[in-house]
Amino acid sequence: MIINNTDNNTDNTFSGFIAIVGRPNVGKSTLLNLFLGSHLSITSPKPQTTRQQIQGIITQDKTQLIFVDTPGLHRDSKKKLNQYMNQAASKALIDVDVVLFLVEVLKFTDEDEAVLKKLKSVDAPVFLVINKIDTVKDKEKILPYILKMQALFNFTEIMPISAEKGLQCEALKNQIIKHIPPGPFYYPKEAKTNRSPGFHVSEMIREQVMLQLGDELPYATTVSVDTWEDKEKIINIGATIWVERDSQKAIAIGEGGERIKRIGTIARRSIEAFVEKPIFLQLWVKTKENWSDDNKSLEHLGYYHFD
Ligand SMILES: Nc1nc2c(ncn2[C@@H]2O[C@H](COP(=O)(O)OP(=O)(O)OP(=O)(O)O)[C@@H](O)[C@H]2O)c(=O)[nH]1
Ligand SMILES: [Mg+2]
Repeated sequence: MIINNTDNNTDNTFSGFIAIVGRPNVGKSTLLNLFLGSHLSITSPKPQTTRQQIQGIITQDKTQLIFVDTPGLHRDSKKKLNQYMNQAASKALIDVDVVLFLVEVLKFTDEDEAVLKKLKSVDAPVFLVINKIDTVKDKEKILPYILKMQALFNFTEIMPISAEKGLQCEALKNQIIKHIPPGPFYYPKEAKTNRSPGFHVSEMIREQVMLQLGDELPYATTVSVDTWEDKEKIINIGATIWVERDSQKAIAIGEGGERIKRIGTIARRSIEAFVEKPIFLQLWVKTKENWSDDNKSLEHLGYYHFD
């Protein structure tokens, strides 16, 4: 039997993976969202917001671009969760077609340097993407920074952008497309992400946790979606916010349940926009001691190991 495996090639399709890497807080998820035109990956002003790889898929005519958002590569990797995050980011560099190395304009920290070191052994073309240029009033300051960065590595492209304002992002996308090889689509044309709706819902709740729970507590917190009941006019969703100690539980709930209510109200709005249906969201706060440093708990809470 002859297996016709060339259908897509006769269609002249192109497809490829683009890894977005960098230290925490440089704007990786903001860039993914800009490309996708939706708030697919959660963002916050706090570092280490993203914890897992998230693919955002765009299919335009005969080209499929799969952007891979990654956790920020960071030094503090004592806990199992942090090790997991760094591993998830590093794995995204294998078998990709383009790497976008994001930095924040005028900055180059030890963590940026550690990321660059990793990139030196990557086969794919590496673009240096200098983000947040909207924060520099005197644009002449950017040129010496570019020259300094250029001396560090043989970048395929150097692109100053603002992911938040959308500056130069279309130009960046056009440069990326030039490096996408011929090949069949990996996902159906309509696909937007590799993640389940439940995953995105848990992330939208965690986004509010990141934004509303002080500086330390978000790092001791994760979210699981436990029930999902799709009715004719409404979806009933039950989710748990997990903390590591009972004292943290009280803070997350707030006086008279005020804080958890606020988290739920704002998260519900983003979830409704995402599922395009009214939802009823029930939230619980529970303690699972030391979950972020325990492999079994991590796996149970959706942080699957790679090996
Ligand atoms: N002014 C400005 N702020 C930006 C820009 N891009 C992102 N930000 C902000 O920078 C912060 C971090 O953005 P994220 O997209 O969450 O950063 P990240 O690299 O995904 O961070 P981690 O997931 O923690 O690794 C947020 O407050 C964004 O609004 C930009 O182009 N200009
Ligand atoms: Mg992120």
